[in-house]
Amino acid sequence: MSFTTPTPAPARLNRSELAVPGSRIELFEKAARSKADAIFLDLEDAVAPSDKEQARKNIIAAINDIDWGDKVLSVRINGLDTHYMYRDVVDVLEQAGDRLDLIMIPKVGTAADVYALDMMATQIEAAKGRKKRIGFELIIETALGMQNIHEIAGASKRNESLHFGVADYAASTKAMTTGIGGPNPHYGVLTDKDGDNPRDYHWGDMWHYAIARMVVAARANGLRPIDGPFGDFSDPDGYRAQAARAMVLGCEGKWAIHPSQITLANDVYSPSEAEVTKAKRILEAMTKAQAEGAGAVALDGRLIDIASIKQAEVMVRQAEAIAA
Ligand code: 1VU
Ligand code: GLV
Ligand code: MG
Repeated sequence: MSFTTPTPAPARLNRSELAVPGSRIELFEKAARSKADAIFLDLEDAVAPSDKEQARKNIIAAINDIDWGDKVLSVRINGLDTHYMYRDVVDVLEQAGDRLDLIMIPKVGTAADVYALDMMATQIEAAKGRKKRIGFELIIETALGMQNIHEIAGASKRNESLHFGVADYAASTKAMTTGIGGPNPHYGVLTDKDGDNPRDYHWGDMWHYAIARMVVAARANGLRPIDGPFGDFSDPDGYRAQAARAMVLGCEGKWAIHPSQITLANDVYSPSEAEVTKAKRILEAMTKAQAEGAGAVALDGRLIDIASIKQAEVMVRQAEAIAA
């Protein structure tokens, strides 16, 4: 290990994060009763400009009045380039009670964006005597944000998670697609040009680089990497496949933009019983190996060594967090 160890953000279950427009109050109770691990009440892109002020009032009342159970509760504020943002932060932090856990900051472009929000939150918390320190969820969804992601991830002790905002990211990078997440038929390869097999067209994962880069920046700073929206809520298989790809790259969860996506995310991000049993067997085998002075041994015809302990622990810890 390096002598530098990232300090982990507070541990929170974040398999599914339900997006709820702040202008649709009829959805709030349904969201609170859902199986989502986390909820963000949106003031940004799901709310029309004419509804922004009312949505802010709705959200403050909902944070104070609704029983959100043990869900992680967040508010997505407007971007730093809008005149809505300062009032979002001031009103929400001054008027919403300590039930609020996080503020989600969209379209973060530089570490200075996070610094500015940290300064505002720090002043308001001190002035109002807020007891609980608000954490930050940061959406990486612009070319600028992706360029500066490592500095952004380390920009504040309030940072808890990085989220991949695939829709705005596609727009910002001028990707020729109108879909929200998932694969695109134009992103493919033709196989076996000169071989004996019939040529086959394989779709690739056009979001691989962005998600993998986000995972590295998040983990190097002790944050949770979270995959963002999948717009086609009529395609559960597509959602599941996208969620699973992000999960094996290291993400801890995915947004749900429709309630039907919550169980899909919870399912993908919960290790199966067989996976947990296997991880526990690895830990047992390594305990035995180490007692016998061995660093590397065979289990079921495969190599396991000291790195396998850390891998297996990731799986077992996640299962424990879900069971808690
Ligand atoms: O069965 P019921 O009638 O009781 O309930 C409906 C509906 O009210 C409810 N529902 C929700 N409940 C809680 N949270 C939600 N976000 C939510 N969405 C729907 O579920 C039941 C079935 O709903 P539906 O199939 O009739 O869906 P609608 O036509 O009402 O709404 C579909 C959309 C996609 C418009 C809606 O789900 C929604 O507004 N989702 C969130 C959108 C959002 O927050 N977007 C911002 C994040 S994504 C981003 O920034 C980039 C793209
Ligand atoms: C989320 O905000 C996105 O743009 O995908
Ligand atoms: Mg966005």
